[in-house]
Amino acid sequence: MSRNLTTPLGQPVPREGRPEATAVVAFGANLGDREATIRAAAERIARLPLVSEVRLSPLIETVALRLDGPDPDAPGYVNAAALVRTRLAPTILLGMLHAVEDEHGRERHERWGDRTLDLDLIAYGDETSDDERLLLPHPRAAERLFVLEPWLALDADAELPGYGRVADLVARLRADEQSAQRPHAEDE
Ligand code: A4P
Ligand code: MG
Repeated sequence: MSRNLTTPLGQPVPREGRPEATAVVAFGANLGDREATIRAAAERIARLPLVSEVRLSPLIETVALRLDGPDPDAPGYVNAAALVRTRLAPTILLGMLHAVEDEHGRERHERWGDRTLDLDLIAYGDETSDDERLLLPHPRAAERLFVLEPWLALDADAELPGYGRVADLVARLRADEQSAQRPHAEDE
């Protein structure tokens, strides 16, 4: 009798380990050769074991967000996102992302401080986690255009688990940004 190698939904059964999933990784850099660092990190992730594909978004320039708000005087960031097809478990993937940060000279002094490379795991399929070592989805992703816009450029149908469509989140954040920039009637 031949072995049935497909599930009832027609998905191939993985020969080992967990099924392949799509992880969303956010890249941020505001020190050094930011663009070269991000491109090298994406290539490094593509060479990790159990990673089959990495699609990197266009890179965007953004103003540094500090704990007390945007700071146009701080070194500016380059941000990007990537869709990573992998059979690595999310905690293992995050550990490997931290190792890639270290390879690029990441130093951790202050929270939201300047950095050569920050790699955040924004989502892993539709999994959720409230473990502080790995929160899924990333707790600040829903309010950050510098995360959502590059992700949307890769996948127009993207959804942030628990928050809905990325396209809707982006539209809302852009509208908020515009109304914050518009002068108030009483100031005119
Ligand atoms: N951690 C928990 N969940 C996750 C997750 N989903 N992905 C833990 C990544 N890490 C996660 O991270 C601190 C701890 O979060 C780790 O121990 C990890 O296990 P970190 O990278 O060491 O420190 P951090 O990045 O300074 O802290 P944090 O709070 O994660 O910062 P964010 O939210 O990443 O923000 N401005 C612009 N324009 N562009 C940026 O990319 N980035 C930040 C950092 C601030 N301002 C920015 C940007
Ligand atoms: Mg981080």
